[in-house]
Amino acid sequence: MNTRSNMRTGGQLLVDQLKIHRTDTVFCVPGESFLAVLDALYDVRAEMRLIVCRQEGGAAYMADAYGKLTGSPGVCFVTRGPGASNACVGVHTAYQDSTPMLVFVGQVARSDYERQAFQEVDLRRMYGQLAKWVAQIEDARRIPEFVAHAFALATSGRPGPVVLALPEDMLREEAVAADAEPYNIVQAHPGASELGQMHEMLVKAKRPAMILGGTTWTSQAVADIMTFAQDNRLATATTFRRQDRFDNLHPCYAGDLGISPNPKLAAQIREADLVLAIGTRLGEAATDGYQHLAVPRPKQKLVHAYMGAEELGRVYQADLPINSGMGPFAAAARALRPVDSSGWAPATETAHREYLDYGKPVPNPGSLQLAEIIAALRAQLPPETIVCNGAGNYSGWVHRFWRFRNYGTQLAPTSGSMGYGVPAAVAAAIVYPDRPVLSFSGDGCFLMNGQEIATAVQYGLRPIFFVINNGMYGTIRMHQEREYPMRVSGTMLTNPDFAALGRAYGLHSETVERTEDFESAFARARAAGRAALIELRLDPEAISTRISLSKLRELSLAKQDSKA
Ligand SMILES: Cc1ncc(C[n+]2csc(CCOP(=O)(O)OP(=O)(O)O)c2C)c(N)n1
Ligand SMILES: [Mg+2]
Repeated sequence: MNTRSNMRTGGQLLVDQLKIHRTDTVFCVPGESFLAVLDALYDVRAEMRLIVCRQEGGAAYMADAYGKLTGSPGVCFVTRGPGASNACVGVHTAYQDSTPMLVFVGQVARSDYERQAFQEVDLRRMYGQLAKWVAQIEDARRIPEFVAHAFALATSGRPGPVVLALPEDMLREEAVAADAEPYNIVQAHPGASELGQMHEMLVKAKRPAMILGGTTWTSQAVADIMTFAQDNRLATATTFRRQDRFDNLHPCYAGDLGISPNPKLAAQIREADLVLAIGTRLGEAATDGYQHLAVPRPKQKLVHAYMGAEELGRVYQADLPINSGMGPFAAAARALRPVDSSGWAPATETAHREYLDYGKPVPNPGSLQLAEIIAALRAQLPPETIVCNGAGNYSGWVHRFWRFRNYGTQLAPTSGSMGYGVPAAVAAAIVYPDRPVLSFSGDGCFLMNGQEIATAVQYGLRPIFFVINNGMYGTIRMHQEREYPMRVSGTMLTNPDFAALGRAYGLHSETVERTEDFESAFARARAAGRAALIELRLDPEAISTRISLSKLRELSLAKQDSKA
């Protein structure tokens, strides 16, 4: 592998390990603390893309999106204190979202530890609760060992972020070290007796339902679990922002258990006598605040298959916990003999019909109909289109009215972290330059990491960025009107002219205020041959897909009156 003399700098050793572990893309905001790495990256620029970003939050989100898309760790480099602080949002997202990720952080020189040297921070303490593992490499000779461990840990069991701190002088140090071998992903397999028990429970069930979520999925694993669902005519839901784990037009698909799910789907899960929870942690969003299933013992029989043993039993005591990665689990489930599903097959058909009904466009106040716009997009774009968003009520329209057909087409933070939609779309356009990439942000969300549209321009990428502008932090306003009606506090926004902003960055940009103007604006954006931004002006009355702001207020006031 190493064609140089035996001596390599820490920076060269590190980059050589990235190559060995098949890293093809590195996201960064530079810092003087890791110049030796940047220099080593110069030598491999033909085989490893270095994407320079505008803020470490953007770089870390891109690394998360890369990890979600590829199943390999997204790699980002940031500098000590300030860079590490900015990157936290992406690390927290990767942790909650179980995304494989590697964050390398430049660190002060070893001779200066604990002096509160320039930008010094103890990264082990700082990232302690945000990452699967945080370590500092003190000796350049041990770089191959640490990096191999980091790749293995980030991808194995329940995937997540790993942070490695790199003292500046260690990176410049020359050392002789043997390279590692490419890392292996370690995932558990389900046992034969567990599969037998699951089969038996399915035979005895009257109203089973399956819930899919989490990571370690692949296109093959999704195809396998769809066959298992089909063979047993299992009504299958996905969890919050994991809607691409099942073809949404498959007759077994029952919808997603996101925040405020279809009430009919929620009822279906609550009334099931057997729940197969596959790959999901059964977190707060998936369970509607731990309501669909009672803690710790649900009234439904529960099979819980999960890739990390430490999550099995954390909240729920399943009747049958199974520690398995999704690839081996789905393949084994597919191989099971189908059971007699005639008793529940009609209910599965009804569940899919209810899902389709729920996805039919519903009107919202104002001249711009967001549901119709999403439906128009889904009608004209191919199934491999990648859809990205951050957090905010605008995302409710995307989740409800888009149809995810293929695995790997949804990039959105299950952690509910704002500002994800723009950097995620940049990463998606890098990984898949030939696929359409749509990025949805609210006006609040967009200005958290909107600066990364500059990165899209810098690398000639062509996502289409939608900014859904309702002049407020709508989600919080909704909660505010529910709890404290008529007392608007801290939730209004005065916005820039987003289209002018987009033009200043070099994007094709437009503002759309009426539904009938959308199609032509979108056609122009697609034809522009460069990144595009479309501001969609949404009436602030359109607070969610289900209720208007005034109606919500009215109900809250009536509730207050009835309490008084
Ligand atoms: C990083 C971060 N900060 C704050 C929040 C709390 N929060 C959740 S949604 C939201 C408002 C989002 O506003 P916008 O993007 O305009 O979308 P809207 O709800 O108006 O559609 C806020 C502030 C969060 N989830 N993440
Ligand atoms: Mg808003």
